[in-house]
Amino acid sequence: MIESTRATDAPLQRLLLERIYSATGKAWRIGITGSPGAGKSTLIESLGMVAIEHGHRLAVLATDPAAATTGGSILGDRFRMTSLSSHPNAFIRPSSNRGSDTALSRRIRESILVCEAAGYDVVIVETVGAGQSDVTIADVVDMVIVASLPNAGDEVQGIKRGIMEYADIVAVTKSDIDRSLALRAASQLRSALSLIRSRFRDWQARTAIVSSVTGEGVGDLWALCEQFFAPTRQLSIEQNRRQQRRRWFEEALIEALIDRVRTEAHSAHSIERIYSAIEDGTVLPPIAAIEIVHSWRTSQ
Ligand SMILES: Nc1nc2c(ncn2[C@@H]2O[C@H](COP(=O)(O)OP(=O)(O)OP(=O)(O)O)[C@@H](O)[C@H]2O)c(=O)[nH]1
Ligand SMILES: [Mg+2]
Repeated sequence: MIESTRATDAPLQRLLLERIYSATGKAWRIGITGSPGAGKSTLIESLGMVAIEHGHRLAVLATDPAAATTGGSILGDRFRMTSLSSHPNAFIRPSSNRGSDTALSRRIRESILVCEAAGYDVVIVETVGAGQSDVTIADVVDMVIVASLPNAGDEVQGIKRGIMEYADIVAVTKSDIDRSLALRAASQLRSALSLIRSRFRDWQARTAIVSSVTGEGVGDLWALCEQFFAPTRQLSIEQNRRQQRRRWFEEALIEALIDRVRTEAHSAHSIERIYSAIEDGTVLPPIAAIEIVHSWRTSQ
């Protein structure tokens, strides 16, 4: 219900969200991003089991933008998260973004809230770091882990600067394959990260070296998560959430305005004329926008 983008589901969605809102906000919201095949899902399986051993209840939300074309690795994800998917303290929700190329499900924030209201105190969001979508992982979680393959040279060059800029932890994955390569990768990443201004005044981006196969480094990675969410950092995290709520509001406002303009009976046909004038280049887009909102106010 909460993931639905059908207009007919909107009223029930709103009711549900309003009812649960006061029971949300208590989870650690963790995002795991990185290039396809970097080892994100497998890492969530091993990191998630550590979290559960520490007494947490874990929800995993994974968006798979490739599902539409490849038939989906969603079954694959269940396969990759076998211990988690059968654990009573874990909830896994893979969702495909059929027909859309966004890296995050459109209702990801709402989904996180529902998981929190259901009593999950750690929510992990997996996304491919495609970065074309307007809502990025850093807009919806408190902490971003970037999973990075150990072929460091390529990764440091290849990873979009954008992703590194909001990495709170970079985890070099698959260290069991070639440990010295992983060590070298981590040290190159550390120097690359030191050149980037970190998102938080009280958190300098860290690196970790992990193998989800042997479990090496996974406990240390969880310890870093605990440091990030330490009580002393609560203010920073809340400050970030305040900004996120503002952005969410502004996005929703734009969406609602566009919806309204499109559905206004009297403008239904004129909006099409405005669109073609804009496409033709005969009307300036920002001026058309301002005029629509203006004409609307005077017609109320
Ligand atoms: N040797 C080794 N292989 C790993 C490790 N982690 C993941 N893999 C393998 O790498 C492949 C990709 O792993 P996934 O966890 O599916 O990677 P992903 O980043 O979630 O991939 P997408 O969701 O498709 O972008 C799988 O075949 C895994 O078995 C690791 O620590 N060591
Ligand atoms: Mg995956």
